[in-house]
Amino acid sequence: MHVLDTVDSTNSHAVSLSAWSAVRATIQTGGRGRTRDRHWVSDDGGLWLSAVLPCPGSRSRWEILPLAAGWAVVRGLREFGVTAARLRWPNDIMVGRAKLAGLLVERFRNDTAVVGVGLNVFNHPEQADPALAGLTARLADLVPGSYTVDDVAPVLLRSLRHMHAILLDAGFQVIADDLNVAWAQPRRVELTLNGRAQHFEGVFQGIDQKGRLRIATAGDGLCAYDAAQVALLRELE
Ligand code: BT5
Repeated sequence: MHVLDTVDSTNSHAVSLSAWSAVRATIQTGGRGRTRDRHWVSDDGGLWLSAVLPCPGSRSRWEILPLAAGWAVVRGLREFGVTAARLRWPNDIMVGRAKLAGLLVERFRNDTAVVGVGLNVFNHPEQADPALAGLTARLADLVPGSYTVDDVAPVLLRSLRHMHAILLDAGFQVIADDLNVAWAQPRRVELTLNGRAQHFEGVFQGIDQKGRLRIATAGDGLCAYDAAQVALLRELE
């Protein structure tokens, strides 16, 4: 584990690290969200962590990693005493409608993936960005006690390692079944597909065994979409 005071993005820093390394920083000056236009507020007191996981075999085999990593972080948080967390597709960790943690999984190399986790712990993201007021949750408000950010990181890393072992030994099916409970589905959503200007409404029905998003619409019935096809999923309730 590399520990830094300030870095632009722990995910970018992790590009040069080998498998089974991790890096965390007190502050990120350029914390990244899942798209170019989305910034991740990374003020002092939060956990900004990137882990490098080996990805043996074909690239397609690891396409479900972003979903599996969300599952691992929820499980790690449960172990830490968080009971109220749910997942919002693909891997946001929510408490009600407030975001507790976000994940950014990147494949810089064929043989490894960088799993970036941003978790609000004692920090105040809405002070750094007032637009986030009412939209964020913090671990400190969910789990009282005298712990530090240093105590949280190993719990999440252990859970990521466990998830990785499951993917290698048993495959994604075990995780998919569990994930379909962690969404707290079904709920109405608005979906925008890549390359299409129109969005449409449907009911989120979790994921199938290949990790594809399942949406039921009045006109078309149940359809499955690869994550790469989806530009935006917005929860309506
Ligand atoms: C994410 O993107 O949720 C991925 C966030 C990943 C952050 C980690 S920190 C360690 C590693 N290094 C990095 O540079 N990144 C990773 P996305 O789904 O695109 O959501 C981004 C949106 O979340 C923003 O547009 C804001 O609306 C909101 N947001 C920003 N900062 C937040 C925070 N601290 N807490 C809750 N919501 C936040």
